[in-house]
Amino acid sequence: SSRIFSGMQPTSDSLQLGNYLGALTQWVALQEGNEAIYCVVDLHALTVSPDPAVLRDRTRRTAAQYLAAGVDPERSLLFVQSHVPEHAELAWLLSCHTGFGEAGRMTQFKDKSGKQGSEGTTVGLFTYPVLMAADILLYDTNLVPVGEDQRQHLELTRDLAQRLNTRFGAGTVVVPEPHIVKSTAKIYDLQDPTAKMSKSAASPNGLIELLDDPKVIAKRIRSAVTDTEREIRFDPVNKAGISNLLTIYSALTGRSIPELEASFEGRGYGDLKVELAGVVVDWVTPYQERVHGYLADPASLDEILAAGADKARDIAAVTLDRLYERTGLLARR
Ligand code: AQP
Repeated sequence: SSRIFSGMQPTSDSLQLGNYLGALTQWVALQEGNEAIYCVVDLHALTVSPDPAVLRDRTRRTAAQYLAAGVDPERSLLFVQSHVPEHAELAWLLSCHTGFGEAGRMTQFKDKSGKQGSEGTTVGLFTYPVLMAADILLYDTNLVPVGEDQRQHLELTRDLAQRLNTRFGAGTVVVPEPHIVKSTAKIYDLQDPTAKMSKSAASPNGLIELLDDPKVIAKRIRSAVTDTEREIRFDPVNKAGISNLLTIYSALTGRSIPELEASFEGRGYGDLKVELAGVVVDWVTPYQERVHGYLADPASLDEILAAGADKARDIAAVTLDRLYERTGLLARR
């Protein structure tokens, strides 16, 4: 049995299909036979200066979507990051072991700060990966299920873990491994199939938001950018758009890519899009019903999150005490 940890930011009303296929499906699968801990990382969301009421609402919405996707609070811990103060405390400790240049090399920081300019960029955005390392190391995590875009942050987490173990002795922290499933590690934008699908996409038409009107979802799939050939074939280099649609189709139905290629032989792109739109709508409709069910009862949702936070704190406090002791902080009496 391994310890699993992962989280998502409450930065949007709805998760997008990439979040679900790249991460959330793995979270659900890994609950079986492991000790899984899943978090709504609201402290991370503060890096983009959200409106307070909107952030609070999105935090519940994100938790409801974990549950609707199949995260089971009987088996896994589900909580909100800010309810466990040890995350922020460990982040400070780790930030004192992270090189300024090392943090500056994170491509997500370079992308996001580039868009906002240096005056619009906060120190929080810069230290974001350090807080993420704290999230992971706090629970002696073995495996972190994430999409491809988080690989570099996971490498930084591993470097920090190894550094602490070298400096303060073996066993100071557990060195985690990323769990990135190749087939769905990167779902692409429907309008720009070379860019990852993202909550903060350039054009909303490239994005599938799971809580959007199913009619809008279907339309976006039907208008996905493809290529000027006719053949439905998985070829990510030359046919990025078609390959992305096949990836999504395969992931949602469990049918293999070769099986799909065979079933679409001699048929047009329009057929693929219409059929896939049907698949997504059939899947997303009951998902939306489950989400709205959880949101209709915020007291029960908050109860689940409070129980998760209590258990998470028990684990986090032990790790933080160990790290404070090893790094030379005077024990509290
Ligand atoms: N397109 C994607 N394909 C596969 N996995 C993806 N993930 C995100 N986009 C894709 C994975 O989903 C989790 C979300 O983590 P996050 O909330 O920290 O957000 P993010 O990585 O920044 O992704 P978003 O949804 O696209 O948000 P923004 O707009 O902020 O960039 C992670 O496991 C991520 O790998």
